Amino acid sequence: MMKNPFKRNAAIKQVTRQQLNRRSFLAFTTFAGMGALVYGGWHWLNNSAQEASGITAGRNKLLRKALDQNELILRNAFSNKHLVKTYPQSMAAKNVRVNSDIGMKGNNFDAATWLLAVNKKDGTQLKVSLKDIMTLPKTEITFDFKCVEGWDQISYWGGVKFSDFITHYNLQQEAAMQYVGMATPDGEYYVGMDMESVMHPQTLLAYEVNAQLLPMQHGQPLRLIVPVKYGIKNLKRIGSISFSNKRLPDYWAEQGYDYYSGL
Ligand SMILES: Nc1nc2c(c(=O)[nH]1)N[C@H]1C(S)=C(S)[C@@H](COP(=O)(O)O)O[C@H]1N2
Ligand SMILES: [Mo]
Repeated sequence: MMKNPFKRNAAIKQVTRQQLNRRSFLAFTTFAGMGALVYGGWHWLNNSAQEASGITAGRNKLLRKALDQNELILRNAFSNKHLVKTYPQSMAAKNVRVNSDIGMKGNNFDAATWLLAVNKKDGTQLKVSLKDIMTLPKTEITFDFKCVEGWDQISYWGGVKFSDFITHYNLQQEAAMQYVGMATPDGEYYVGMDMESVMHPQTLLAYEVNAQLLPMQHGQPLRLIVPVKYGIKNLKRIGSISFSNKRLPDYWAEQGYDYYSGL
């Protein structure tokens, strides 16, 4: 007997087509529904209040809330006992990469007359010379310096632990505040950071790279080395240090980068 191979298939096809029609209808409505939700959610997010501009880049309040929540989680997990990985000095780059030089471009800077200005809680200003800083115990670190632009390099730095500087100059009241700000002498580049990161035992006010005084392009006479943060926070050529219980201004946060920028 000859079988008609198409008969059965035709029946199957029929059922399948019916099912498919039903399925695609369901799929279509589900997708359309989801799309409407996504669109509605996006519209709602986009039209929600903007955060007050100033410290950060005028992000919308809800998105900023999520970013701030991330920062809180990171800050809660932060510990002075968590040290950044260090390397043997022999692994440090001999030619240390130079990245950018905002706040270091004017020619009216004189390293010889430079003084570090520390704005104290009582409104007075402490002025410290490099010579004074160099009398404090020296700390060295070789670690992997990371820039948000995607490069990293093992480099070797020397200077004074920020926490030793605080102790030596009796700045405990200042260190009890929540935020630290640092700026170049011309005020063109500035960073704001949480106190814990600046008081971290690996954070240095550095005056040396590869055991030599800092060259101009690396922030002579004094720069910040804060290994728990991305490069953007490692301010070169510090002119002033301030303290506050509110976030202090940050150059890249104003452009939309993460204020915390922790590693
Ligand atoms: N004054 C000043 N400090 C700065 C910058 C800058 O442009 N100006 N750039 C930051 C960035 S983005 C990085 S990655 C590091 C680079 O440091 P380096 O040039 O010593 O490698 O410096 C940081 N400190
Ligand atoms: Mo960077």
